Amino acid sequence: MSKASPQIDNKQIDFSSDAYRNAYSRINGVVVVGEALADRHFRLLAKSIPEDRDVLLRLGAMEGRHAVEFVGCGRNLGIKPDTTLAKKLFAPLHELFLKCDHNNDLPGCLVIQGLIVECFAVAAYKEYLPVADPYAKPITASVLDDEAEHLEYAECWLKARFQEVEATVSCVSSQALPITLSILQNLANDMRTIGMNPVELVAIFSELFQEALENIGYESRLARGLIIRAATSVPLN
Ligand code: PL3
Ligand code: FE2
Ligand code: FE2
Repeated sequence: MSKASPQIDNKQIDFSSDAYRNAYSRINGVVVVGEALADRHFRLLAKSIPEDRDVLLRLGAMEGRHAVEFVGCGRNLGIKPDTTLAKKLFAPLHELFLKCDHNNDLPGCLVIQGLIVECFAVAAYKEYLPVADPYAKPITASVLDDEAEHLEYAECWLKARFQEVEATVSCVSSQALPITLSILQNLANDMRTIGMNPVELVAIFSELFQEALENIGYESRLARGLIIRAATSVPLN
């Protein structure tokens, strides 16, 4: 499926058209809001996991820098991030994180931010990279390396406690995955407008999330089942 989809050459993209600029402003809003929330989430995690405080504060600071760098990508195109839709789209995921944080549910927090949001970020930036404008391309490539490190932190923490956390990972994933897929669904048209393929993005996301679950100790079949149940609850138009 992925091989058959036409490869969009970014030389064909008119970065200055109104259609591109409008779509980019909304997508850039989602990225900037997502990065700013990631910064907050890592700072909250730094309080809850004092033994990893310094590393978590460092990961949070990276997220803050990502937000600033992506605002810069918009500014370079003469665009301001439209955060109205973005805040609405991220609210349920953020509330779920705050609920887990409030209940001292550390595995829940790490599943939402460390596995799901980070897999989402890696998949989105991988899919965006080939169609990014020349200013955004190197920034996106370097952000991608950082997101892989964030994902790895959560995987290591959850893997070390797999027996105790498995039930929570399944439960929180089944709540957070449909929210994430619905963010994607809301962005599908704008993504197409800037040259991205949302179906390909979902495929990359599912592969990454499956791999993350297996890395922490899930059997392949169970991981697959969890993802398929969530994916079939949100149709991608
Ligand atoms: C975690 O570090 C941050 C989470 C942010 C999630 C962003 C999702 C973005 C969806 C579409 C992105 C396309 C990339 C465009 C870059 C301006
Ligand atoms: Fe980030
Ligand atoms: Fe991240």
